[in-house]
Amino acid sequence: MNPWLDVRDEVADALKSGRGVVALESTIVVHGLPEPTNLEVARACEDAVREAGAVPATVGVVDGRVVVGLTPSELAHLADPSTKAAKLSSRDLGLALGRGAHGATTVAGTLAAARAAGIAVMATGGLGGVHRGATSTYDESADLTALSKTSALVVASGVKSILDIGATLERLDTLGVAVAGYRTSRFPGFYLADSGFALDWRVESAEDAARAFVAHRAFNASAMLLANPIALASALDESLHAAALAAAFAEAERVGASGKEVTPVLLAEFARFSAGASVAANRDLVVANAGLAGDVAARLAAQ
Ligand code: PSU
Ligand code: MN
Repeated sequence: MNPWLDVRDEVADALKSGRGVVALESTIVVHGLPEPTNLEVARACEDAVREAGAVPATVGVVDGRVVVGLTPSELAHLADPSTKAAKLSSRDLGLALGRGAHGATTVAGTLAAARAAGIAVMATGGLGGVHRGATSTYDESADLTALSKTSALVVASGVKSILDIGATLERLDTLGVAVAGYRTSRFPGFYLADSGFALDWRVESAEDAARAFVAHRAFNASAMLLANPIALASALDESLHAAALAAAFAEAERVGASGKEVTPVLLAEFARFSAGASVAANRDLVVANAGLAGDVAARLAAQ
């Protein structure tokens, strides 16, 4: 037993009885999306996992404990700006625990909690990765190293389009992270269905993905990324995307964003510049990813 971990009853029962479980991160809710959409999205993601026949387990840190299966009121408390919840990567957990800290977990932080709880599937919107200009800033998300050393199937719409996508794909290769497109041979571009990069592998169904993951983990300690493109009807217009990207970089430079604030600042400026269109796109893609993850988790449990 891990004394810092609270796996809530519904999740623990599901794991014990071999049902599918999907870990969901909380940074997207607390630091990635504006109010009140953030809590609506969190609820919609949990509903999508359930509709697919699996049990959702939203992860966060409450009162210095890692909770796997946050209640709606706990999540609302974390999302309340007055709580000042920290953004916690895996390396932050040890220091945050036992001090009554409140925090949201990133993909890296959520994967660490999921592994401790025995959950093999997680969903998010877009992974973190190599930032543009990383050759001088060294800014590369800890999500990548977490994926390299965690046996999990992660459903995401690729990596966030604010990143250097080509460099991130090279790093995923180096780190031994398997990448498969879900019904596509193109790497998704988060708010856009196609990032402009091709993929070597694709799968046609959740069943296919579950089977490939079982074989992957027999030979690798790393994760498999199931890259699920945003639905075309929800994708951002390409020229709006390009303009918003430029505005977001200008804003990040103006405020001198660094470290863990870089991504939230870029996403917030994207939302402001696109008059909320990026928020609607982010909502649609993450809910779809949660549903697909639920489907894969249910099939994995059945195998
Ligand atoms: N996906 C989204 N929105 C987000 C994130 C993912 O659609 O805000 C979060 C995840 O928690 C991811 C984090 O781990 O962004 C990456 O942050 P950074 O670039 O600082 O590593
Ligand atoms: Mn960073």
